[in-house]
Amino acid sequence: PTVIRREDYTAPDYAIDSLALAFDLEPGATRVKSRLAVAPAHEQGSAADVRPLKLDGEALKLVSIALDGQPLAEGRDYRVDDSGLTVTAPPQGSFTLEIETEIDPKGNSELSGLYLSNGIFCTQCEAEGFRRITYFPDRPDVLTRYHVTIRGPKDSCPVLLSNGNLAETGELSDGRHYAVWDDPFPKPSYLFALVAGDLACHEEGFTTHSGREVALRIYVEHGKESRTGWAMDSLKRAMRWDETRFGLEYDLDLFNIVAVSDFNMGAMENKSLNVFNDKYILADPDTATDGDYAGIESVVAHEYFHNWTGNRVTCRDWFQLSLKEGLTVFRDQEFSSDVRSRPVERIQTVRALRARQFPEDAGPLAHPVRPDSYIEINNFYTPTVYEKGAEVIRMLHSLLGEDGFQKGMRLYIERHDGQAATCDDFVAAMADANDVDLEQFKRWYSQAGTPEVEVTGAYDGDSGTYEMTVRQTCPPTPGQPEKQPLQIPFAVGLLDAQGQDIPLALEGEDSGATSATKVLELRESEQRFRFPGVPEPRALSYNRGFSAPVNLKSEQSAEELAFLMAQDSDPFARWEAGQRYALRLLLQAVETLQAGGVPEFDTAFIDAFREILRDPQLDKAFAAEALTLPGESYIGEQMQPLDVDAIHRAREALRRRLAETLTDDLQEVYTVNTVTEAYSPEGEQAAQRALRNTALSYLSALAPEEGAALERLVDHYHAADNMTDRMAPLRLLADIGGEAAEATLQDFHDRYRDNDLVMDKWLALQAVSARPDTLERVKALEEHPVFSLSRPNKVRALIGTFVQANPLRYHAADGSGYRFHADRVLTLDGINSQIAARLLTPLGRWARMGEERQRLMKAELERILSAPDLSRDVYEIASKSLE
Ligand code: BAL
Ligand code: ZN
Repeated sequence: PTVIRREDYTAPDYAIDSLALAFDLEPGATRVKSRLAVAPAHEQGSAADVRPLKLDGEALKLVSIALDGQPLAEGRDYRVDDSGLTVTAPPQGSFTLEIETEIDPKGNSELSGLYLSNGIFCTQCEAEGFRRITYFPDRPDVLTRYHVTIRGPKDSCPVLLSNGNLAETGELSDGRHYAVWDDPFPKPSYLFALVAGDLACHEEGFTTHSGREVALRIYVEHGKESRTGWAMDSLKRAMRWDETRFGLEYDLDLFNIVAVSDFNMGAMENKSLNVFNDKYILADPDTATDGDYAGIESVVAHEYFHNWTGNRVTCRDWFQLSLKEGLTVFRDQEFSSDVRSRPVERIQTVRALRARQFPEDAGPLAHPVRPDSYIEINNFYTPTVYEKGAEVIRMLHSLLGEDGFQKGMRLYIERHDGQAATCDDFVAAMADANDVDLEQFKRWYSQAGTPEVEVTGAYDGDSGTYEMTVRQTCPPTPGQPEKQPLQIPFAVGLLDAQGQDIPLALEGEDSGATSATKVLELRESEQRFRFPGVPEPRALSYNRGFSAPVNLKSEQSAEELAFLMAQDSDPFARWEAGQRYALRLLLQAVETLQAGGVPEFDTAFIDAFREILRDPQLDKAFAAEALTLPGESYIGEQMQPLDVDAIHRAREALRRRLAETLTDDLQEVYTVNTVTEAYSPEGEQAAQRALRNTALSYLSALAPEEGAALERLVDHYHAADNMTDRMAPLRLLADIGGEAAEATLQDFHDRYRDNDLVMDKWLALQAVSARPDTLERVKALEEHPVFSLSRPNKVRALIGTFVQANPLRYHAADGSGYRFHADRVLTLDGINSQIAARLLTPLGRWARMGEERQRLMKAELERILSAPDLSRDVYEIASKSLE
């Protein structure tokens, strides 16, 4: 397969000034007529300067093609191959091209281009799905005005939607009708959307800051409309927030959202017609957890925010994907932080970053935030491009401050509105608006790998000076053996014996510039920072707020960590101290278990947990986070070779030790945090549920298979009036197994058998179970009527959860998990190659395992690679995984 390289970018030869599209919808044979107004995008002094016109196309049946009204002849005027159509010798100057193609939405199991989701016609064009609809220069730097006519049957497709404004509707013969949509904003083809089907609509209105009345419509399958209220509410809050915080207002009179049940991604930001996976729209207390509500709020906001960061200013090429994704993730994170608890949001973001992005950066698929090459761009919708990309934007925000950052945003939009831009353009706008040099900062875009930062400190009592030495390194990643130092905003604080922050100013700084947290600017491999005039600190608090996405290498004593856990004024750093302390104990316990011993745990750690349980002042959502131990995968990231059994046993041992020692406190927390008011998905009561369910989880570690603990779980489940409180005990029961667990799982199944999204939860919680027979169970569940390999949500819930979230059972010593994994990837590749490739990534982490498992994993990768007709998607991941 061809490797596409960033350095090979060339501007398009032709502009497409307008595109008229007409669809005649038929499930198995949809006709698409297109009329392109083509203009050369470079100087044509003479006919010799005229270049061939290359149009992308895939899985299309060409019906006809004409240029300025004259039919073209294959061979003489154009040629077609698997990747597109080339008009070999177009005329000089502008011309019109008319093309008719036929496509098969019903047979489109890739769910890219135009396909059917449960009988609804819908599209997914990012990144390169438009070429599966018609021949077109399917690249983000070709911006075109779209005029779209949709014709379809009235009975099965009463709703006909596309981007922009509805210009016309009317009746046709044979029970068909049509709608015409006109989008005034030129856009790249990846933002095109069409939806047609029998859909219910929830409509409300929004008045923008400057008085524009916007109709907001959420379309869903019939019967689901009662579950759209939260998404609508989230959309309005997101629209208001973008006006208030970023000064960005909506630009059309209509904003449509459609939710469908089969979708490769979470959602898609098509101009004024966002298409969503049901999962990120539908919620009510009985079927969605507090976490689901938060996810909906953030994804609805994310897609809406793309209207400016992605649509009005788009990407020049796909290497620049993080230009819109990193920035928009940063914006949705800021939205969530402004409307929810900022520290808790930050903790959850970092937990997710460490669970997904850090492992990617440490493995064979590591790539820069702005990749240099790809075989299949769909493989680059990664945690690095998204989440690390957002961290890069957050560091710019830290360096420039809110005012400076917003100045940069205004300049960026002023310069590039209506254009396809690059990551360099974005950084240039930030630099120019603030008159700062960000050349070194740009290395964050080009250099892969998670940097490591080591801090050592020394206090000189005579001069009252604290000196900090900070070193940064970055491990090699594929294709990048050597790394250069980065510009890193590194937030630090010093605490005195009472836990108070010591006001800090750097040597040479005005003493009026003291602050409790100092953001150090790292630029070199090693730097020293001196803080004069300070008393001797009791503890050093660093990377406060997780100011940079780095690994800390520094050793701090258990005592210092316990102190920070109890005292740090920075909530993130306080949580982090607890995680680091727990991690240390867990890794020691793993060694003890490996040596055949019985692990012991510091009383200081248990005492710190008790303090958290007993602290009435503490935000309960924060307390729930602080009481949650690092996950098994994250513990595993710190080990070489990875011993999944010992990690599981060590973590369980610590949970049990905490539960045994703190039983009374846990019982008390469990009892007093019972919510009695009517359900709301956020605020104090969601925090109470989080804390109470954390306590429940510990209490279930007390001889779980015995009466009292088991009974509590079952009672909790049956007493619940919301999904959060049903899922929490069920998840624990699925680990314990036995009669009570089976009966409760059956009850859940019977209660929700008709609800697709809830059945995904039912599948997932069985796939993540620590029980030894989990793989057998997963295979049995594949036979359940709710499961289908052609439905991405089902694949993710059952197989994805097993291979990604259940290290204990996935890494079974006999290789059965790997074999199952490779088998499913191969079958799935013939159905939906994007989903197959995404599912494959855990096999690539073989280097972390012991010798025998390495051999087994590599053998499965080789088996995949030797299969015939492999997609580009799977080929790229499998081959890179073996390098
Ligand atoms: N652009 C793909 C979906 C998203 O990131 O919003
Ligand atoms: Zn996005």
